[in-house]
Amino acid sequence: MRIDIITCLPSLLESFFAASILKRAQDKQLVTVQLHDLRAYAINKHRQVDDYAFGGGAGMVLMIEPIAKCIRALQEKQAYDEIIYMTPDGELFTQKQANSLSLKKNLIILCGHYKGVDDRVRQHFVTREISIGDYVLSGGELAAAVVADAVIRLIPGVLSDETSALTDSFQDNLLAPPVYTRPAEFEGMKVPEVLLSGHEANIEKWRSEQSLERTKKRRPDLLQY
Ligand code: 6GU
Repeated sequence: MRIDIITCLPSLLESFFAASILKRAQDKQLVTVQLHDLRAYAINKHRQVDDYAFGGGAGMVLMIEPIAKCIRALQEKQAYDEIIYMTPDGELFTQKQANSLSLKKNLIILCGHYKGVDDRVRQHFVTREISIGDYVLSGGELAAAVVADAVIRLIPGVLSDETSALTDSFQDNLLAPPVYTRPAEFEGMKVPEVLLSGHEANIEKWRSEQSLERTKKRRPDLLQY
């Protein structure tokens, strides 16, 4: 998979993609993440990428020319399955969307900033608009990092235990069960007996029950469908 991220603030994302699981995924060549500084595609000598909104009002709007130039330069090298625009008025991001995006080959993620992008970008270039929740961030960069992380960890081979993404919370609309590690007893607090029993079937049954219990208590909304 290849993910190209277009942003005015590449430095904000550099360290994120250079660390941990995301670094390992790139080292193993399971994914290529490339950051593109929108300013490099500016069309005037001031390196300008935003301008005042027609009709007035506070806030700057990202201009269409630098974005079009950047997207077209990328499209000359490879075709894209989706051009995603990160925006608080997009579709809410869920595990289901992460699953579907993890099956794609090439993605562009465009980060909005200031008051957003010229709407013609959304009409003519963007194929999917995503929000990560009902709150407003100052830019799409953190949201893009969230989406890329959720997608990349689902690519086969990225997680060391191939099955571990399947047992994540939300993967089956249930929260994950509690987990424990050594010591089996800490200051009188004991690990549930069944987990020490070695009885696989009983352990699976216990985990299913705990998942359902937790979901009922914490996120009953996940069960109503
Ligand atoms: Cl994708 N962008 C911004 N700026 N704010 C957000 C968001 C995205 N998702 C939730 N809030």
